[in-house]
Amino acid sequence: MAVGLSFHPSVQQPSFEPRPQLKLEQFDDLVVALKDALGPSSGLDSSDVDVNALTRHMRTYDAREKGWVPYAMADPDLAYTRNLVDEGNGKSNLLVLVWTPGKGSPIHDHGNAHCIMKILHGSLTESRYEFPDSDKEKPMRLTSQRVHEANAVAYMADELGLHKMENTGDDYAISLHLYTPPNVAKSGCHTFNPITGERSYVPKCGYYSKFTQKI
Ligand code: 2CO
Ligand code: FE2
Repeated sequence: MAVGLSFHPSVQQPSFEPRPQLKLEQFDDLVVALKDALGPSSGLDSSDVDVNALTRHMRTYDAREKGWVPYAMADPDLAYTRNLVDEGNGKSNLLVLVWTPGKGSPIHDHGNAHCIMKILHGSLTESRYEFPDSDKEKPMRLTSQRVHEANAVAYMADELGLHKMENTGDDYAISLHLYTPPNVAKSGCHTFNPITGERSYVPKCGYYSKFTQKI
């Protein structure tokens, strides 16, 4: 009879053991980890999404690895391009956004979805606003403004208000955005006039490229 160490298959790790953090050295590792954290394609309810796990994965990946470059398509004629990386088993949209220097987004909402953002290159200025009172025309109220530098991770959702993002630098800025559920991709979003607070429905927040192929 052979003598040696063996482990009985029914011996399980104690449940209080922390799960080892994945290394996520390559961009593709991050894409897979986010997809795995979102689980199989059942139940598209944002309440069952573990935002902390998704955020941890985003923080772990070091953007200097540059595996995201094939997705990062710039277009100086647009404020920014939206490039689809992954659809996370139908539970999310993972996008690389490429921001033209000196340009930015309008003030917008996020279709009642979680938005986790990581800066891959350069920096972006985020300005947050209160949801306007739909009865009265008046300038929208700025609640905060901050600059996100390379590798920073930020969270946004409609409960935190509205925002706009701007690239105030001289070079393209590039960011990674995970939206879950993919409400904006399915049903669009709203933009807001900063002077009046007037809301406009944008039925399609389109893609510039899908899976590295320009549309
Ligand atoms: N939400 C915007 C978009 O998907 C980008 S600003 O960061 O959330 O176009
Ligand atoms: Fe946004």
